[in-house]
Amino acid sequence: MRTLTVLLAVFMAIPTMAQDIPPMPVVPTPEQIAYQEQELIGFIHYTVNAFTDKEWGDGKENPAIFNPSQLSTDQWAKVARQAGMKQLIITAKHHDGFCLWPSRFTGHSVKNSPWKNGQGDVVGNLAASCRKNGLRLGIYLSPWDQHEPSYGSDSYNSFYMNQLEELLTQYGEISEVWMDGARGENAKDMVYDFDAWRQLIYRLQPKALIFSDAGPDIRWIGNERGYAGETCWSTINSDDIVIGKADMAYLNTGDPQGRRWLTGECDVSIRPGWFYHPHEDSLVKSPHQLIEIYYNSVGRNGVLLLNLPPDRRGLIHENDVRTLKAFRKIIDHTFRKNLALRQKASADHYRQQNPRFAAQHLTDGDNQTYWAADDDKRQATLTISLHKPRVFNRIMLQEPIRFGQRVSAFHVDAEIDGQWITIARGTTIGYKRLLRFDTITSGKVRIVIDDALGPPALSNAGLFLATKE
Ligand code: FUL
Repeated sequence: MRTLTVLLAVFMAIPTMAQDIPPMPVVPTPEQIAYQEQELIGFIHYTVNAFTDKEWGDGKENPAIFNPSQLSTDQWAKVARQAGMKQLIITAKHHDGFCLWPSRFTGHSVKNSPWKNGQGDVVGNLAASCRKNGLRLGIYLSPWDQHEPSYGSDSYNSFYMNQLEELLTQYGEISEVWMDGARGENAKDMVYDFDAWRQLIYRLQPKALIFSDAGPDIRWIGNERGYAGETCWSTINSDDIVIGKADMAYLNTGDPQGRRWLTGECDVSIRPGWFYHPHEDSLVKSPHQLIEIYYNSVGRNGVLLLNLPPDRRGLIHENDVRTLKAFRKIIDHTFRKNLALRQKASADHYRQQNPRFAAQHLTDGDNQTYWAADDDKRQATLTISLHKPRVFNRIMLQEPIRFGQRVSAFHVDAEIDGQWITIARGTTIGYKRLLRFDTITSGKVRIVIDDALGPPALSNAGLFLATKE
């Protein structure tokens, strides 16, 4: 009898349980969403360059120069985790061709270095350290290889695939494969067989995401400063993008008409160079500079990929660790308390008058629930009423991107001394948009969506006070 009652109740509830909103034509995969939710990830640039003081080697380096005295991937992973990173990507092979793992396909690797008497494996060590620290692992395998004699001929494609196969089968789950389009001007002509490479990656690591100028999963954001465009669509037309020759401004903003979803990844180094140079010990970015980058990457619908180059000891230098800690402290301090959480939210309308799409979902602290506009609307006004006036200077907005990206213009007003004043303006929102404005005291904020590609929807809004930047 009880079961029957429960069944009946469930059955009767079905007609009132609305469907989700119809998705836009282009949406991310669950893996792309999980990737974007990481927000901050780390890059590890390490090779013979750390010992030659160069940014690009030439492939003629003697493996004997690779001899870190205290290499500790545990230290790298711990530093990354404490900074709030969720993944590390290592240059398993940079343009010089030196391999940080003992590849069977070349002698140009750790196996011919004095480090651990040629018995070491940096990639293997890092994989273990990442597992211990709850980090995902990605690999950078430079297509351009100045050491490998077959580079320039078709057989290099098989060589590259052999190396990929080693990396994708020996180290557990690999979350990202980074394909750098860079090539020196003197590089031999070479046609990369990207299709075959891509198929191999997906076969061996079906959940891995591939990064390049043209994706197919993650795209370069078009600069090495870590800045996404102020307008940043995750959609883009990648079919015509030639890796290494892409229009950087296009990569930076994406394309509202784009036929593919390629999450933007914003790479930047904590130092001027990608590799460690002793003379840059005093040039490590300040916490303030990192905060700027954070707002312009994570705060603009991007993922921040911050490079931490280990030094000649094989450790992330003390100066880098110090600045990272200070950076994290500021971010945690700013976003610790969301003043909008569980405050009243209302909207001029919501989809089909169905509570499932009501504005209250903006402030319920659950990023899975969302407010949505009626299907024929492209504009809306949402109001957050705080139970008492508060002091704040940051707003965070999020779209439920599993249904695509929609908002193309919005502004935010606050009621100050009885008057509505515009405090921020923007174009795209995407997974996350953070906007900064001068500190105000207000009890009412309204988010006005001025235009959108489809009926707008928002999953989250937050108000914060930053005091320590
Ligand atoms: C570039 C490379 O040439 C740099 O050395 C570095 O690896 C950077 C992340 O990508 O294209």
